[in-house]
Amino acid sequence: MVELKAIEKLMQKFANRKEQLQKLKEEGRKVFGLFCAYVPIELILAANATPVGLCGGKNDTIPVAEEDLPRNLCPLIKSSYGFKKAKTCPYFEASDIVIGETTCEGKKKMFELMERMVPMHIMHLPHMKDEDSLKIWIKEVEKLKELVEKETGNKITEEKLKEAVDKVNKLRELFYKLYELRKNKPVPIKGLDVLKIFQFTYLLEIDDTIKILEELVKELEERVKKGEGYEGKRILITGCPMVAGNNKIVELIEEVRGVVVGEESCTGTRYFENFVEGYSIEDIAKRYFKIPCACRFKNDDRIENIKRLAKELDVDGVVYYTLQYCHTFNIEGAKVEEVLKEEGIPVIRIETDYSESDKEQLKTRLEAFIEMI
Ligand code: BJ8
Repeated sequence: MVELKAIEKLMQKFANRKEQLQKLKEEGRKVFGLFCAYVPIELILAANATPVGLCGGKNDTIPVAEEDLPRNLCPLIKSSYGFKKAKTCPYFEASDIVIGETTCEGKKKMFELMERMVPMHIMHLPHMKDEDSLKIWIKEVEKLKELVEKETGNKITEEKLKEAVDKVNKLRELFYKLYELRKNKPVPIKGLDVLKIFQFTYLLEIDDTIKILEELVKELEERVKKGEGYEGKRILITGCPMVAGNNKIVELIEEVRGVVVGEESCTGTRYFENFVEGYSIEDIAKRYFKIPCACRFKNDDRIENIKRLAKELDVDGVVYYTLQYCHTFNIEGAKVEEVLKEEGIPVIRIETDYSESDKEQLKTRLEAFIEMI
């Protein structure tokens, strides 16, 4: 099947991004480096600044990170830290300030070492989901607003905030459309292409991403009209994010005749689900507070989402993906597996890192799973 033009444009934008960022900085634009889907990008955009994701997905920077960090730590944390230490990530180097958050233990403690290398601001994300915790979170979002105004020297006016909220909601709407289109059989887009879209959404200018997604939706609607697309066992992935550089599992699934039709992940639905329903700081905080990350206590809404997505996307099976030493997602996997089994939805649990050493073994397991379902 011919390459999607929108994906080609996405790759081009990504290839030129380093220069684009450099130019924006020369013009005085501030860059905020982010580690997590919980950081409300609306505030950064409303101050005419640029948010970029900093989570590392490559193995290369892990050895340098292990000079300071323990080996038995999540590869995403080590890879990110290594990028900063080795100064090899253009997004890190462009960041004027890095926003971290109190999600998992590993990230939180790594930030204590990282703040010796770069200015940081840490948001306190409460792990409970009750009303008192929401109040703390609203305060944290207010504090972020003040920090962004101070860093940029730009006031976040009501008008600017409204513009930013509408823009990010527009992006979310396009992702919802993409997911609607993926319900079709054959599915009009490969999982690997969708993964790249999510990965690069964290890195590109939002206006560029919106344009590319608009074109993509049109192209996919055409494919659906013509009945074009990809056949294979329909797979939902759920678990840890797969940030830029980490495509291993999706590539393997699609090599062994599976096709990824959905991702319950921060490179997936956790990034875009739920709109900001109003223009106040509280409205913004409420939307982000709902993100069902395994770092939260009693995260049952995530399990409900997985069940719902499996049905809506009519999947043949679920791949539960955990990065090594990610205890939160790993432990929550037991509950997810139980519920999926009750529902009669086949599930396989995969735990891996960023190395290539387990590729053949994983391929054999995934092949057997896909043949069985
Ligand atoms: S909202 S998923 S982006 S924390 S994989 S570093 S949890 S040990 S990345 Fe995440 Fe925000 Fe949650 Fe999303 Fe820790 Fe697990 Fe590593 Fe993780």
